[in-house]
Amino acid sequence: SVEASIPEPLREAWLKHSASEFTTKEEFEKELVRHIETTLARSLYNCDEHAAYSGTALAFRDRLIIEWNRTQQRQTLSDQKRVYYLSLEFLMGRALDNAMLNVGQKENASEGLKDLGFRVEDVISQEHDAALGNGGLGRLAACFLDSMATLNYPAWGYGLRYRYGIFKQEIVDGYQVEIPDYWLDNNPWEFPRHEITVDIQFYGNVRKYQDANGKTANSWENGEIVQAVAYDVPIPGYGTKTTNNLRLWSSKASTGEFDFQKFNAGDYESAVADQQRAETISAVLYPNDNLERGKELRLKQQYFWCAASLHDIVRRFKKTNRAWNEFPDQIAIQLNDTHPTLAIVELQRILIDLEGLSWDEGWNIVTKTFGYTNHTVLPEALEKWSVPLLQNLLPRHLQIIYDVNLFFLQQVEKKFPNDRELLSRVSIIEESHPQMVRMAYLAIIGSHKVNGVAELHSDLLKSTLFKDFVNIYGPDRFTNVTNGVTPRRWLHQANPALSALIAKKLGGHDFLTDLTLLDKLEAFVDDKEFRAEWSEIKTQNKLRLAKFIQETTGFKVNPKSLFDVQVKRIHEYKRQQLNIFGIIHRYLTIKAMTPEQKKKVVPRVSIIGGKAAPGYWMAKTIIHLVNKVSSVVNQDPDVGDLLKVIFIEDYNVSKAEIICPASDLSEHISTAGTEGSGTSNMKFVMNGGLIIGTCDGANIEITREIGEQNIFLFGNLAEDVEELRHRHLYGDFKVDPQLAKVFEAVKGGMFGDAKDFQALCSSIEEHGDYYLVSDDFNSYITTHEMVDEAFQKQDEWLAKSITSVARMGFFSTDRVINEYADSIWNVEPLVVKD
Ligand code: F58
Repeated sequence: SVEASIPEPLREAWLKHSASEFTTKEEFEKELVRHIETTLARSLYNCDEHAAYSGTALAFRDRLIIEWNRTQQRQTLSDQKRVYYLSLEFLMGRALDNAMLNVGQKENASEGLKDLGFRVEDVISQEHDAALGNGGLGRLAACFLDSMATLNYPAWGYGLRYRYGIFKQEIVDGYQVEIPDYWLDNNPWEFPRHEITVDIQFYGNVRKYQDANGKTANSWENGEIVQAVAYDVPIPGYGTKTTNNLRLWSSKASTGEFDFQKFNAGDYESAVADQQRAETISAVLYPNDNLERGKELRLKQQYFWCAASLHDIVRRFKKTNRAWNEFPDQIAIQLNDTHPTLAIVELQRILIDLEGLSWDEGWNIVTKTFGYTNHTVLPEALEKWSVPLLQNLLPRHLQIIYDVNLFFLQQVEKKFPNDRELLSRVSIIEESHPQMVRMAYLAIIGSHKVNGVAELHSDLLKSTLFKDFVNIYGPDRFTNVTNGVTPRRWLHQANPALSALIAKKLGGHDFLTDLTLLDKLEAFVDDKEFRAEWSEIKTQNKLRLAKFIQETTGFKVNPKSLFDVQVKRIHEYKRQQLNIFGIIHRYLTIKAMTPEQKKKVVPRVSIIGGKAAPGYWMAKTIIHLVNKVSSVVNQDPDVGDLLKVIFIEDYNVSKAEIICPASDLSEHISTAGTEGSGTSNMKFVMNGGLIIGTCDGANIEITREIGEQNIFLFGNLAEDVEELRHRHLYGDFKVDPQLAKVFEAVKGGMFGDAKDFQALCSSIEEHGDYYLVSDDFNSYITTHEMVDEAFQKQDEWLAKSITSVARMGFFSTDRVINEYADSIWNVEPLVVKD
């Protein structure tokens, strides 16, 4: 039971005045004006759009707080099992529009704002994106939060409150320039909980001692202490009162004796320096996408966040006075990739060093509690930490890791006697110089379930990276949970007109919480009027994007053209280089045409957007080439509207919301076997765009759901990649002849200094073409020709578009979360009533 701070006889006064929620336009206006005049100290004489945004956000925030408090109370009282989702990244985007739609008051707010002189879209667009993530992994975490709340699961997210999110990208002379994203000023969506703090230790040493029962115990001592402070963000579910919590930790210097000693000794400067050093831990999100660099500060971030979260979870558990062995019945913790793997070690440390459980009792609890999701098979993205680094920063944790490894290897030895090779392959410690800790192995050994994020990806994990572990543990520990996206943000919010049309046909918005209902749309595929409405919505969305492009790039694009989009992080494995080489091929082809031939060309706008990691030079070169091609092609009178090339600067969540609904075709063209799942593929199809893609990640399941005739697949298969790479290196390798022509143009200086792009060409021509750009080029070009043909038959194209949307029900994160809940977490929903 929880203790209430207000005794029973006094509660009546509280309940009488307990805050109420606005439900009409007038009530909203009253709240809005009150916030603008009092909270913000503005008036009708100086209320600009930003103040209108702040006022609106505060009005909605009040509503969220009420429901959030109730939810948390209910969840605590009901004492059910909770899920904790540990992720170093939550790529949330904007919150206001989402809050309006999820609490169902957008209409009233919109009308109310109009009465007071504002347009709701302008107000919404004042908000700064919360960009605490790199790409797919971070956005997936945000979609999961939305679905967990919508499905009424008692669930919390735990993350870091970075002062700087992912950098802002500017393009200067065609080059990417990074600008820090300082986003925290006036953020109405977070609540500092200055009273909720955890002291986190680093460095120091381990002392052995005899405990009260005469057993040897370990104590971690003399470290440096940093304080973790909680900041809470309410996560409203759609169409439910459930409002869950996202807790982000911020670092600050401990107010312990250390500093006081320094202050007292008059060492003011060094005390301030300590302060700053502590704050550095949560200062910045590392901007690498699928690359781990092994920096000490990154490891500090990881431990800081894991330890703070675990202590918070354990503190909450201890309040229930349950026996420790009930811990896994009350708590499920999901690790979003290996970044939170230290949480496994930290829980074991808490149980054996601080709570006095035996190793086996502790480890049994730990493994029942954790689940681990892997997002990539790329070797350069697999986390490894050097033993000396861990020894210095977390000496006790390293000991525990060694013990986990020892007991694990003993178990393996028992099952597979005398297989020394196997032991060295599966050891958590890699015998390199320096020795390295393989975090994925530690995560597997410390969890009861390991999952990949799409079928092909999970199969590859089982047959390659984690093969030995499948033999050791049996296949049941490994499973697949194919990714999804939340239809609230990616259909309803991003594409309100399409959502409304679907609702009109299906008799309501129920499909937003049961996406499989979309299948009822298939009945209308041949309905002429419906098709026309569908088509008109796409046109309007394309006009909106065309306007955005003109405002941001100055280029005018014809909205009747085929909009061909590739937006995602820039990476060689995602193959934006294949796309831009394909575009150059198209450009050369058009330039060689007679006027008669040109008449048959389907006009295209090729749109590319995405950030390159600041240290990823090849990715930056790709961006540079795209921008150079853009400036040449877009000014070429020989080409006119037949081809335009647009680079979208600073691609982020809120831009994705404009771009996804406006695509005719989007590109998901990774080298087969390299993309874990991909999730933008799902967003585009859900918005009625067709896709061109390789047999990779979730493209395969999308194809299975929507049908082969509704997707443009091309390229080599994952099973052939290894063989092809081998042949590049040891056989005779010749660049595809059409690609060779593209290289000639680039090397001839058609797009500026050839030297700038030398590396891009030579990685293919001379250095083994690891990503199979040349092998897939012909198939890619031919498939684009099929796209052009198909686009000319607009009626058939529309039928494909509608049919695809109708068959996308599987890709909602609601399905995904229910799968995790049933097969990994074993948690039940808890409905929050008034
Ligand atoms: C992505 N990973 C996968 N990692 O690449 C993508 O296929 C998948 O759909 C998505 O996860 C969701 O499962 C990804 O985005 C990162 O950005 C990490 C950030 C931290 C460093 C290592 C990469």
